[in-house]
Amino acid sequence: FTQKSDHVQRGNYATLNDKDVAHFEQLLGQNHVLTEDLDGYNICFLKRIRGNSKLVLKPGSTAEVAAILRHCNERKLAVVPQGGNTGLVGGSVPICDEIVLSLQRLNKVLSVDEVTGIAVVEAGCILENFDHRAKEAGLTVPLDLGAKASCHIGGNVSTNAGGVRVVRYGNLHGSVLGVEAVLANGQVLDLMSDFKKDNTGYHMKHLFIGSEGTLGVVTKLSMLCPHASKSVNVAFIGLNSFADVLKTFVNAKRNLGEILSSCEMIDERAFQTAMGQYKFLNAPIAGYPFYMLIETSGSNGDHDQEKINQFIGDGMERGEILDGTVTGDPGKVQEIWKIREMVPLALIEKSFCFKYDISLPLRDFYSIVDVMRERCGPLATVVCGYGHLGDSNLHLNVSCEKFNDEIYKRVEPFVYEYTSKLKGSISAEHGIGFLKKDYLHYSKNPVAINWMRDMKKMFDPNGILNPYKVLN
Ligand code: FAD
Ligand code: 2HG
Ligand code: ZN
Repeated sequence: FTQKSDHVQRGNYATLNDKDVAHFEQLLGQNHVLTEDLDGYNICFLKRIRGNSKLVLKPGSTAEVAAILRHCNERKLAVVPQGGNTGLVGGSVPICDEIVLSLQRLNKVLSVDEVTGIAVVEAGCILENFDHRAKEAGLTVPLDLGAKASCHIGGNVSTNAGGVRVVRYGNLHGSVLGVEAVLANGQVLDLMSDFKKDNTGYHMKHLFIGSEGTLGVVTKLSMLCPHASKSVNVAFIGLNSFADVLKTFVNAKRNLGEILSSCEMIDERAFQTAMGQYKFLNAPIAGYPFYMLIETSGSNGDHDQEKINQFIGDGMERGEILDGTVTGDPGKVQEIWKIREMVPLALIEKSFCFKYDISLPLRDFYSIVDVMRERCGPLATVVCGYGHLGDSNLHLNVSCEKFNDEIYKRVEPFVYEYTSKLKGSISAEHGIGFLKKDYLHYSKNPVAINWMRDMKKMFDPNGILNPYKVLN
Protein backbone atom coordinates (compact mmCIF):
# COMPACT_ATOMS: atom_id res chain seq x y z
CA PHE A 1 0.00 0.00 0.00
CA THR A 2 1.88 2.84 -1.39
CA GLN A 3 0.61 6.24 -1.28
CA LYS A 4 -0.25 9.06 0.92
CA SER A 5 -3.06 7.62 3.04
CA ASP A 6 -0.59 6.99 5.87
CA HIS A 7 0.12 10.70 6.11
CA VAL A 8 -3.46 11.89 6.33
CA GLN A 9 -4.39 13.77 9.45
CA ARG A 10 -7.61 12.26 10.82
CA GLY A 11 -10.51 14.75 10.81
CA ASN A 12 -12.14 15.85 14.00
CA TYR A 13 -14.69 13.00 14.04
CA ALA A 14 -16.04 10.94 16.90
CA THR A 15 -14.69 7.44 17.42
CA LEU A 16 -16.99 4.49 17.03
CA ASN A 17 -17.99 2.84 20.33
CA ASP A 18 -19.92 -0.25 21.44
CA LYS A 19 -23.11 1.73 21.85
CA ASP A 20 -22.96 2.81 18.19
CA VAL A 21 -22.47 -0.78 17.06
CA ALA A 22 -25.37 -1.95 19.25
CA HIS A 23 -27.53 0.82 17.81
CA PHE A 24 -26.75 -0.29 14.24
CA GLU A 25 -27.33 -3.94 15.10
CA GLN A 26 -30.74 -3.07 16.41
CA LEU A 27 -31.48 -1.04 13.30
CA LEU A 28 -30.26 -3.48 10.62
CA GLY A 29 -30.08 -6.84 12.37
CA GLN A 30 -26.74 -8.42 13.37
CA ASN A 31 -26.17 -10.07 9.98
CA HIS A 32 -25.93 -6.75 8.27
CA VAL A 33 -23.40 -5.21 10.66
CA LEU A 34 -19.87 -6.49 9.99
CA THR A 35 -16.96 -5.99 12.37
CA GLU A 36 -14.57 -8.71 11.16
CA ASP A 37 -12.81 -9.70 7.92
CA LEU A 38 -13.16 -6.23 6.46
CA ASP A 39 -10.18 -6.25 4.06
CA GLY A 40 -12.42 -6.46 0.99
CA TYR A 41 -14.04 -3.19 2.08
CA ASN A 42 -10.89 -1.45 3.30
CA ILE A 43 -8.63 -2.09 0.31
CA CYS A 44 -9.10 -0.29 -3.00
CA PHE A 45 -9.23 -2.09 -6.36
CA LEU A 46 -5.73 -0.97 -7.32
CA LYS A 47 -4.41 -2.05 -3.89
CA ARG A 48 -2.94 1.39 -3.39
CA ILE A 49 -4.96 2.37 -0.35
CA ARG A 50 -5.80 0.45 2.76
CA GLY A 51 -8.23 2.05 5.17
CA ASN A 52 -8.79 1.04 8.75
CA SER A 53 -12.56 0.84 9.08
CA LYS A 54 -13.84 -1.27 11.95
CA LEU A 55 -17.43 -1.35 10.76
CA VAL A 56 -19.33 -2.15 7.57
CA LEU A 57 -23.06 -1.48 7.44
CA LYS A 58 -25.39 -3.04 4.88
CA PRO A 59 -28.76 -1.32 4.90
CA GLY A 60 -31.65 -2.96 3.05
CA SER A 61 -33.81 0.11 2.39
CA THR A 62 -33.68 3.85 1.89
CA ALA A 63 -35.20 4.28 5.36
CA GLU A 64 -32.29 2.31 6.86
CA VAL A 65 -29.74 4.41 4.96
CA ALA A 66 -31.50 7.52 6.33
CA ALA A 67 -31.46 6.19 9.91
CA ILE A 68 -27.75 5.32 9.66
CA LEU A 69 -26.81 8.77 8.39
CA ARG A 70 -29.00 10.52 10.96
CA HIS A 71 -27.14 8.70 13.73
CA CYS A 72 -23.70 9.30 12.17
CA ASN A 73 -24.45 12.98 11.69
CA GLU A 74 -25.60 13.43 15.28
CA ARG A 75 -22.56 11.56 16.58
CA LYS A 76 -20.15 13.09 14.00
CA LEU A 77 -19.05 9.69 12.73
CA ALA A 78 -17.51 9.73 9.25
CA VAL A 79 -18.91 7.47 6.52
CA VAL A 80 -17.73 6.23 3.13
CA PRO A 81 -20.46 5.07 0.73
CA GLN A 82 -19.32 1.99 -1.19
CA GLY A 83 -20.69 0.32 -4.31
CA GLY A 84 -18.77 -2.44 -6.09
CA ASN A 85 -15.41 -1.00 -4.98
CA THR A 86 -14.09 -0.99 -8.54
CA GLY A 87 -13.28 2.73 -8.56
CA LEU A 88 -9.76 3.60 -9.70
CA VAL A 89 -9.14 6.80 -7.72
CA GLY A 90 -9.39 5.55 -4.13
CA GLY A 91 -12.81 7.13 -3.56
CA SER A 92 -14.65 4.08 -2.30
CA VAL A 93 -12.48 2.98 0.62
CA PRO A 94 -11.92 4.57 4.02
CA ILE A 95 -8.77 6.60 4.44
CA CYS A 96 -8.81 6.47 8.24
CA ASP A 97 -11.52 4.69 10.22
CA GLU A 98 -14.68 5.84 8.40
CA ILE A 99 -17.69 3.53 8.60
CA VAL A 100 -18.27 1.75 5.28
CA LEU A 101 -21.86 2.08 4.11
CA SER A 102 -22.22 -0.68 1.54
CA LEU A 103 -25.12 -0.51 -0.92
CA GLN A 104 -24.87 -4.23 -1.74
CA ARG A 105 -28.29 -5.15 -0.41
CA LEU A 106 -30.16 -2.40 -2.25
CA ASN A 107 -29.92 -4.38 -5.45
CA LYS A 108 -33.35 -4.69 -7.01
CA VAL A 109 -34.50 -3.63 -10.45
CA LEU A 110 -37.84 -2.14 -9.46
CA SER A 111 -39.42 -1.69 -12.87
CA VAL A 112 -38.63 -1.74 -16.57
CA ASP A 113 -41.11 -0.10 -18.93
CA GLU A 114 -40.88 -1.45 -22.47
CA VAL A 115 -42.92 1.40 -23.86
CA THR A 116 -41.07 4.38 -22.41
CA GLY A 117 -37.71 2.61 -22.00
CA ILE A 118 -37.49 3.85 -18.42
CA ALA A 119 -36.11 1.55 -15.74
CA VAL A 120 -36.14 2.22 -12.02
CA VAL A 121 -33.36 0.52 -10.10
CA GLU A 122 -31.85 0.49 -6.64
CA ALA A 123 -28.33 1.87 -6.36
CA GLY A 124 -26.62 -1.38 -5.37
CA CYS A 125 -27.71 -3.35 -8.44
CA ILE A 126 -24.70 -4.71 -10.34
CA LEU A 127 -24.51 -3.12 -13.79
CA GLU A 128 -24.48 -6.46 -15.64
CA ASN A 129 -27.54 -7.71 -13.72
CA PHE A 130 -29.36 -4.50 -14.54
CA ASP A 131 -28.47 -4.90 -18.20
CA HIS A 132 -29.69 -8.53 -18.27
CA ARG A 133 -32.99 -7.41 -16.83
CA ALA A 134 -33.26 -4.56 -19.36
CA LYS A 135 -32.50 -7.01 -22.21
CA GLU A 136 -35.45 -9.17 -21.15
CA ALA A 137 -37.61 -6.19 -22.03
CA GLY A 138 -35.80 -5.60 -25.33
CA LEU A 139 -33.83 -2.67 -23.89
CA THR A 140 -30.20 -2.05 -23.06
CA VAL A 141 -28.52 -0.05 -20.31
CA PRO A 142 -26.78 2.83 -22.11
CA LEU A 143 -23.57 2.26 -20.19
CA ASP A 144 -20.98 -0.48 -20.57
CA LEU A 145 -17.58 -0.83 -18.97
CA GLY A 146 -15.03 -3.52 -18.18
CA ALA A 147 -16.02 -3.64 -14.50
CA LYS A 148 -19.69 -4.42 -15.32
CA ALA A 149 -19.71 -7.72 -13.45
CA SER A 150 -18.90 -5.98 -10.13
CA CYS A 151 -19.65 -2.25 -10.27
CA HIS A 152 -23.03 -0.97 -9.07
CA ILE A 153 -25.29 1.33 -11.03
CA GLY A 154 -25.27 3.69 -8.01
CA GLY A 155 -21.45 3.71 -8.12
CA ASN A 156 -21.63 4.42 -11.84
CA VAL A 157 -23.92 7.37 -11.26
CA SER A 158 -21.85 8.65 -8.34
CA THR A 159 -18.72 8.65 -10.51
CA ASN A 160 -20.54 9.67 -13.71
CA ALA A 161 -18.84 6.64 -15.26
CA GLY A 162 -18.21 6.82 -18.99
CA GLY A 163 -17.19 3.55 -20.62
CA VAL A 164 -17.41 2.38 -24.20
CA ARG A 165 -20.82 3.64 -25.34
CA VAL A 166 -20.62 7.36 -24.56
CA VAL A 167 -19.96 8.06 -28.22
CA ARG A 168 -23.45 6.71 -28.94
CA TYR A 169 -25.61 7.41 -25.89
CA GLY A 170 -23.85 10.34 -24.21
CA ASN A 171 -22.98 10.32 -20.52
CA LEU A 172 -25.15 9.69 -17.48
CA HIS A 173 -26.19 13.32 -17.14
CA GLY A 174 -28.40 12.60 -20.16
CA SER A 175 -29.55 9.06 -19.36
CA VAL A 176 -30.34 9.41 -15.66
CA LEU A 177 -33.81 10.91 -15.42
CA GLY A 178 -34.16 10.91 -11.67
CA VAL A 179 -32.30 10.20 -8.47
CA GLU A 180 -33.22 9.48 -4.87
CA ALA A 181 -30.46 10.44 -2.47
CA VAL A 182 -30.12 10.45 1.30
CA LEU A 183 -28.39 13.54 2.64
CA ALA A 184 -25.87 13.63 5.47
CA ASN A 185 -28.56 14.60 8.01
CA GLY A 186 -30.75 11.66 7.01
CA GLN A 187 -33.21 13.63 4.90
CA VAL A 188 -34.39 11.77 1.80
CA LEU A 189 -34.17 13.94 -1.29
CA ASP A 190 -36.65 12.57 -3.83
CA LEU A 191 -35.62 13.78 -7.29
CA MET A 192 -37.11 10.81 -9.12
CA SER A 193 -38.67 11.55 -12.49
CA ASP A 194 -40.10 9.49 -15.31
CA PHE A 195 -39.70 12.12 -17.95
CA LYS A 196 -36.99 13.38 -20.21
CA LYS A 197 -38.39 16.86 -19.97
CA ASP A 198 -38.74 18.49 -16.58
CA ASN A 199 -37.68 22.11 -16.21
CA THR A 200 -39.11 22.74 -12.78
CA GLY A 201 -36.44 24.71 -11.01
CA TYR A 202 -32.80 23.82 -10.43
CA HIS A 203 -31.71 20.51 -11.96
CA MET A 204 -30.51 19.16 -8.64
CA LYS A 205 -30.19 15.52 -9.68
CA HIS A 206 -27.02 16.46 -11.57
CA LEU A 207 -25.28 17.22 -8.28
CA PHE A 208 -25.41 13.53 -7.43
CA ILE A 209 -24.12 12.42 -10.83
CA GLY A 210 -20.36 12.48 -10.37
CA SER A 211 -20.09 13.86 -6.81
CA GLU A 212 -18.52 10.60 -5.60
CA GLY A 213 -20.51 10.17 -2.41
CA THR A 214 -19.53 13.55 -0.97
CA LEU A 215 -22.98 15.20 -1.13
CA GLY A 216 -25.35 12.32 -0.43
CA VAL A 217 -25.90 8.59 -0.78
CA VAL A 218 -27.72 7.60 -3.96
CA THR A 219 -30.30 4.95 -3.14
CA LYS A 220 -32.43 4.75 -6.29
CA LEU A 221 -32.52 6.13 -9.81
CA SER A 222 -34.47 6.06 -13.02
CA MET A 223 -32.70 5.59 -16.29
CA LEU A 224 -33.66 5.97 -19.90
CA CYS A 225 -32.69 2.72 -21.63
CA PRO A 226 -32.58 2.62 -25.43
CA HIS A 227 -34.02 -0.32 -27.35
CA ALA A 228 -31.43 -3.05 -27.85
CA SER A 229 -30.06 -3.15 -31.40
CA LYS A 230 -30.91 -6.15 -33.54
CA SER A 231 -27.59 -6.10 -35.33
CA VAL A 232 -24.19 -5.54 -33.70
CA ASN A 233 -20.97 -5.66 -35.73
CA VAL A 234 -17.43 -5.14 -34.57
CA ALA A 235 -14.40 -4.27 -36.64
CA PHE A 236 -10.92 -4.81 -35.23
CA ILE A 237 -8.35 -3.07 -37.38
CA GLY A 238 -4.61 -2.48 -37.46
CA LEU A 239 -3.11 0.89 -38.38
CA ASN A 240 0.32 2.31 -38.90
CA SER A 241 0.18 5.70 -37.19
CA PHE A 242 -1.92 7.85 -34.92
CA ALA A 243 -2.58 10.16 -37.86
CA ASP A 244 -4.28 7.21 -39.58
CA VAL A 245 -6.26 6.50 -36.40
CA LEU A 246 -7.64 10.04 -36.53
CA LYS A 247 -8.49 9.84 -40.22
CA THR A 248 -10.27 6.55 -39.62
CA PHE A 249 -12.25 8.04 -36.72
CA VAL A 250 -13.41 10.95 -38.90
CA ASN A 251 -14.40 8.49 -41.63
CA ALA A 252 -16.27 6.35 -39.10
CA LYS A 253 -18.30 9.36 -38.01
CA ARG A 254 -18.93 10.39 -41.58
CA ASN A 255 -19.82 6.97 -43.00
CA LEU A 256 -21.13 4.98 -40.04
CA GLY A 257 -22.53 7.92 -38.08
CA GLU A 258 -26.05 6.74 -37.29
CA ILE A 259 -25.00 3.18 -36.40
CA LEU A 260 -21.66 3.89 -34.73
CA SER A 261 -21.82 2.66 -31.12
CA SER A 262 -18.19 2.55 -30.02
CA CYS A 263 -14.81 3.80 -31.16
CA GLU A 264 -11.88 2.59 -29.07
CA MET A 265 -8.14 2.73 -29.59
CA ILE A 266 -5.36 0.47 -28.28
CA ASP A 267 -1.68 1.04 -28.95
CA GLU A 268 0.83 -1.70 -29.64
CA ARG A 269 2.26 -1.87 -26.09
CA ALA A 270 -1.17 -2.05 -24.49
CA PHE A 271 -2.21 -4.76 -26.94
CA GLN A 272 0.98 -6.76 -26.42
CA THR A 273 0.67 -6.54 -22.64
CA ALA A 274 -2.86 -7.97 -22.72
CA MET A 275 -1.98 -10.68 -25.25
CA GLY A 276 1.16 -11.64 -23.33
CA GLN A 277 -0.66 -11.81 -20.03
CA TYR A 278 -3.82 -13.70 -20.97
CA LYS A 279 -3.34 -16.71 -23.21
CA PHE A 280 -7.10 -17.16 -23.56
CA LEU A 281 -7.36 -13.97 -25.62
CA ASN A 282 -7.80 -14.57 -29.29
CA ALA A 283 -6.75 -11.69 -31.52
CA PRO A 284 -7.70 -11.79 -35.19
CA ILE A 285 -4.69 -9.66 -36.22
CA ALA A 286 -1.35 -8.72 -34.65
CA GLY A 287 1.83 -6.79 -35.29
CA TYR A 288 0.54 -3.23 -35.83
CA PRO A 289 1.47 0.03 -34.05
CA PHE A 290 -2.20 0.90 -33.40
CA TYR A 291 -5.50 -0.93 -33.22
CA MET A 292 -9.05 0.32 -33.31
CA LEU A 293 -12.20 -1.40 -32.20
CA ILE A 294 -15.17 0.06 -34.02
CA GLU A 295 -18.64 -1.17 -33.18
CA THR A 296 -21.91 -0.53 -35.00
CA SER A 297 -25.37 -1.19 -33.61
CA GLY A 298 -28.37 -0.91 -35.89
CA SER A 299 -31.61 -2.49 -36.91
CA ASN A 300 -30.77 -4.07 -40.25
CA GLY A 301 -27.98 -6.67 -40.27
CA ASP A 302 -27.39 -6.73 -44.03
CA HIS A 303 -27.36 -2.97 -44.34
CA ASP A 304 -25.05 -2.50 -41.34
CA GLN A 305 -22.62 -5.19 -42.47
CA GLU A 306 -22.46 -3.75 -45.95
CA LYS A 307 -21.72 -0.32 -44.54
CA ILE A 308 -18.97 -1.42 -42.20
CA ASN A 309 -17.35 -3.63 -44.84
CA GLN A 310 -17.38 -0.74 -47.28
CA PHE A 311 -15.88 1.51 -44.62
CA ILE A 312 -13.02 -0.93 -43.98
CA GLY A 313 -12.51 -1.55 -47.71
CA ASP A 314 -12.25 2.19 -48.44
CA GLY A 315 -9.82 2.70 -45.54
CA MET A 316 -7.63 -0.16 -46.81
CA GLU A 317 -7.67 1.18 -50.33
CA ARG A 318 -6.40 4.52 -49.09
CA GLY A 319 -3.75 2.76 -47.01
CA GLU A 320 -5.10 4.19 -43.75
CA ILE A 321 -6.19 0.77 -42.50
CA LEU A 322 -3.57 -1.96 -42.91
CA ASP A 323 -5.58 -5.00 -41.96
CA GLY A 324 -8.77 -5.86 -40.17
CA THR A 325 -11.63 -8.15 -39.53
CA VAL A 326 -15.37 -7.57 -39.19
CA THR A 327 -17.74 -9.85 -37.36
CA GLY A 328 -21.39 -9.90 -36.43
CA ASP A 329 -21.19 -13.29 -34.75
CA PRO A 330 -22.10 -12.65 -31.08
CA GLY A 331 -19.39 -15.02 -29.75
CA LYS A 332 -16.69 -13.41 -31.88
CA VAL A 333 -17.92 -9.92 -30.99
CA GLN A 334 -17.43 -10.86 -27.31
CA GLU A 335 -13.96 -12.27 -28.05
CA ILE A 336 -12.86 -9.01 -29.61
CA TRP A 337 -14.31 -6.91 -26.79
CA LYS A 338 -12.45 -9.11 -24.30
CA ILE A 339 -9.11 -7.96 -25.77
CA ARG A 340 -10.00 -4.33 -25.02
CA GLU A 341 -11.51 -5.11 -21.60
CA MET A 342 -8.47 -7.04 -20.39
CA VAL A 343 -5.93 -4.28 -21.15
CA PRO A 344 -6.32 -2.35 -17.85
CA LEU A 345 -6.18 -5.59 -15.84
CA ALA A 346 -3.14 -6.94 -17.70
CA LEU A 347 -1.24 -3.79 -16.76
CA ILE A 348 -1.77 -4.32 -13.02
CA GLU A 349 -1.52 -8.10 -12.96
CA LYS A 350 2.19 -8.35 -12.26
CA SER A 351 3.38 -4.81 -11.89
CA PHE A 352 2.64 -1.48 -10.30
CA CYS A 353 0.77 0.83 -12.64
CA PHE A 354 0.32 4.60 -12.57
CA LYS A 355 -3.03 5.17 -14.25
CA TYR A 356 -4.11 8.45 -15.85
CA ASP A 357 -7.51 9.07 -17.29
CA ILE A 358 -7.43 12.31 -19.23
CA SER A 359 -9.39 14.21 -21.83
CA LEU A 360 -7.22 15.79 -24.49
CA PRO A 361 -7.96 17.54 -27.76
CA LEU A 362 -7.85 14.81 -30.41
CA ARG A 363 -5.01 16.37 -32.36
CA ASP A 364 -2.78 16.09 -29.29
CA PHE A 365 -4.35 12.90 -27.99
CA TYR A 366 -1.39 10.57 -28.31
CA SER A 367 1.52 13.00 -27.98
CA ILE A 368 1.68 12.58 -24.21
CA VAL A 369 2.37 8.84 -24.55
CA ASP A 370 5.51 9.53 -26.59
CA VAL A 371 6.59 12.31 -24.24
CA MET A 372 6.08 10.09 -21.22
CA ARG A 373 8.05 7.24 -22.77
CA GLU A 374 10.92 9.63 -23.24
CA ARG A 375 10.68 10.94 -19.65
CA CYS A 376 10.51 7.52 -18.03
CA GLY A 377 13.09 5.73 -20.17
CA PRO A 378 14.04 2.29 -18.87
CA LEU A 379 12.56 3.02 -15.43
CA ALA A 380 9.16 2.03 -16.79
CA THR A 381 8.42 -1.46 -18.07
CA VAL A 382 5.43 -0.31 -20.15
CA VAL A 383 4.22 3.15 -21.16
CA CYS A 384 1.07 2.83 -23.21
CA GLY A 385 -2.09 4.58 -24.31
CA TYR A 386 -5.55 3.23 -25.04
CA GLY A 387 -9.09 4.31 -24.44
CA HIS A 388 -12.21 5.96 -25.62
CA LEU A 389 -10.98 7.77 -28.72
CA GLY A 390 -14.54 8.61 -29.70
CA ASP A 391 -14.83 10.75 -26.54
CA SER A 392 -11.28 12.22 -26.59
CA ASN A 393 -10.57 10.15 -23.46
CA LEU A 394 -7.08 8.67 -23.20
CA HIS A 395 -5.96 6.11 -20.63
CA LEU A 396 -2.26 6.66 -20.19
CA ASN A 397 -0.73 3.84 -18.17
CA VAL A 398 2.84 3.73 -16.90
CA SER A 399 3.88 0.51 -15.26
CA CYS A 400 6.98 -0.53 -13.42
CA GLU A 401 7.95 -3.55 -11.36
CA LYS A 402 6.91 -1.93 -8.08
CA PHE A 403 6.10 1.53 -6.81
CA ASN A 404 9.14 3.67 -7.40
CA ASP A 405 9.54 7.22 -6.16
CA GLU A 406 11.85 8.24 -8.98
CA ILE A 407 9.35 7.32 -11.67
CA TYR A 408 6.51 8.82 -9.64
CA LYS A 409 8.30 12.16 -9.67
CA ARG A 410 8.82 11.92 -13.41
CA VAL A 411 5.14 11.37 -14.17
CA GLU A 412 3.43 13.55 -11.57
CA PRO A 413 2.62 16.41 -11.64
CA PHE A 414 3.98 16.54 -15.20
CA VAL A 415 1.04 14.63 -16.68
CA TYR A 416 -1.41 17.08 -15.08
CA GLU A 417 0.56 20.15 -16.17
CA TYR A 418 0.70 18.81 -19.71
CA THR A 419 -3.05 18.13 -19.73
CA SER A 420 -3.86 21.51 -18.22
CA LYS A 421 -1.75 23.36 -20.80
CA LEU A 422 -3.79 21.71 -23.52
CA LYS A 423 -6.97 22.69 -21.64
CA GLY A 424 -7.81 19.01 -21.17
CA SER A 425 -9.39 17.36 -18.14
CA ILE A 426 -7.22 15.64 -15.53
CA SER A 427 -10.01 13.17 -14.88
CA ALA A 428 -12.17 12.30 -17.84
CA GLU A 429 -14.36 9.55 -16.34
CA HIS A 430 -12.91 8.02 -13.16
CA GLY A 431 -13.40 10.99 -10.85
CA ILE A 432 -11.11 12.66 -8.33
CA GLY A 433 -11.55 10.48 -5.24
CA PHE A 434 -8.54 10.43 -2.95
CA LEU A 435 -5.70 9.90 -5.40
CA LYS A 436 -6.35 12.98 -7.55
CA LYS A 437 -7.61 15.59 -5.13
CA ASP A 438 -4.28 17.42 -4.95
CA TYR A 439 -4.52 17.99 -8.69
CA LEU A 440 -8.07 19.29 -8.98
CA HIS A 441 -6.78 22.84 -9.52
CA TYR A 442 -5.27 21.79 -12.86
CA SER A 443 -8.80 21.47 -14.22
CA LYS A 444 -10.87 23.81 -12.02
CA ASN A 445 -10.16 27.43 -11.22
CA PRO A 446 -10.13 28.78 -7.61
CA VAL A 447 -13.59 30.36 -7.94
CA ALA A 448 -15.08 27.03 -9.02
CA ILE A 449 -13.28 25.14 -6.25
CA ASN A 450 -14.56 27.61 -3.65
CA TRP A 451 -18.12 27.12 -4.88
CA MET A 452 -17.63 23.37 -4.63
CA ARG A 453 -16.47 23.84 -1.02
CA ASP A 454 -19.49 26.01 -0.19
CA MET A 455 -21.84 23.45 -1.72
CA LYS A 456 -20.21 20.67 0.26
CA LYS A 457 -20.68 22.69 3.47
CA MET A 458 -24.32 23.30 2.70
CA PHE A 459 -25.12 19.63 2.01
CA ASP A 460 -22.89 18.19 4.71
CA PRO A 461 -22.02 20.79 7.37
CA ASN A 462 -20.26 18.23 9.60
CA GLY A 463 -18.27 16.83 6.70
CA ILE A 464 -19.21 13.22 7.55
CA LEU A 465 -19.76 12.05 3.95
CA ASN A 466 -16.68 10.62 2.27
CA PRO A 467 -14.10 12.89 3.92
CA TYR A 468 -10.57 13.23 2.46
CA LYS A 469 -12.01 12.87 -1.06
CA VAL A 470 -12.44 15.24 -4.03
CA LEU A 471 -11.70 18.44 -2.07
CA ASN A 472 -8.70 19.19 0.12
P1 FAD B 1 -17.20 2.29 -5.99
O1 FAD B 1 -15.84 2.02 -6.51
O2 FAD B 1 -17.67 1.46 -4.86
O3 FAD B 1 -17.32 3.84 -5.59
C1 FAD B 1 -16.89 4.86 -6.44
C2 FAD B 1 -17.23 6.22 -5.81
O4 FAD B 1 -18.64 6.39 -5.76
C3 FAD B 1 -16.77 6.37 -4.38
O5 FAD B 1 -16.43 7.71 -4.16
C4 FAD B 1 -17.97 5.98 -3.54
O6 FAD B 1 -17.99 6.61 -2.28
C5 FAD B 1 -19.10 6.50 -4.41
N1 FAD B 1 -20.34 5.72 -4.34
C6 FAD B 1 -20.54 4.42 -4.68
N2 FAD B 1 -21.84 4.11 -4.57
C7 FAD B 1 -22.47 5.21 -4.11
C8 FAD B 1 -23.82 5.54 -3.81
N3 FAD B 1 -24.79 4.64 -3.95
N4 FAD B 1 -24.11 6.79 -3.38
C9 FAD B 1 -23.13 7.72 -3.25
N5 FAD B 1 -21.84 7.47 -3.54
C10 FAD B 1 -21.52 6.24 -3.96
N6 FAD B 1 -14.85 3.75 -15.21
C11 FAD B 1 -15.31 4.43 -16.28
O7 FAD B 1 -15.82 5.54 -16.14
N7 FAD B 1 -15.23 3.90 -17.54
C12 FAD B 1 -14.68 2.70 -17.78
O8 FAD B 1 -14.59 2.27 -18.93
C13 FAD B 1 -14.21 1.96 -16.66
N8 FAD B 1 -13.68 0.72 -16.84
C14 FAD B 1 -13.20 0.05 -15.76
C15 FAD B 1 -12.66 -1.21 -15.98
C16 FAD B 1 -12.15 -1.93 -14.90
C17 FAD B 1 -11.57 -3.28 -15.14
C18 FAD B 1 -12.19 -1.37 -13.59
C19 FAD B 1 -11.66 -2.12 -12.42
C20 FAD B 1 -12.74 -0.13 -13.38
C21 FAD B 1 -13.26 0.60 -14.46
N9 FAD B 1 -13.81 1.86 -14.29
C22 FAD B 1 -14.30 2.54 -15.37
C23 FAD B 1 -13.86 2.47 -12.95
C24 FAD B 1 -15.08 2.04 -12.09
O9 FAD B 1 -15.56 0.82 -12.48
C25 FAD B 1 -16.20 3.06 -12.19
O10 FAD B 1 -15.76 4.26 -11.59
C26 FAD B 1 -17.51 2.63 -11.53
O11 FAD B 1 -18.50 3.57 -11.86
C27 FAD B 1 -17.43 2.50 -10.02
O12 FAD B 1 -18.59 1.84 -9.56
P2 FAD B 1 -18.58 1.05 -8.16
O13 FAD B 1 -19.95 0.58 -7.88
O14 FAD B 1 -17.51 0.04 -8.13
O15 FAD B 1 -18.26 2.24 -7.17
C1 2HG C 1 -11.05 1.39 -19.31
O1 2HG C 1 -11.54 2.12 -20.17
C2 2HG C 1 -11.10 1.83 -17.88
O2 2HG C 1 -10.60 0.26 -19.58
C3 2HG C 1 -9.81 1.60 -17.10
O3 2HG C 1 -11.57 3.12 -17.76
C4 2HG C 1 -8.67 2.43 -17.59
O4 2HG C 1 -7.27 1.32 -16.04
C5 2HG C 1 -7.37 2.25 -16.80
O5 2HG C 1 -6.46 3.06 -16.99
ZN1 ZN D 1 -12.16 3.99 -19.61
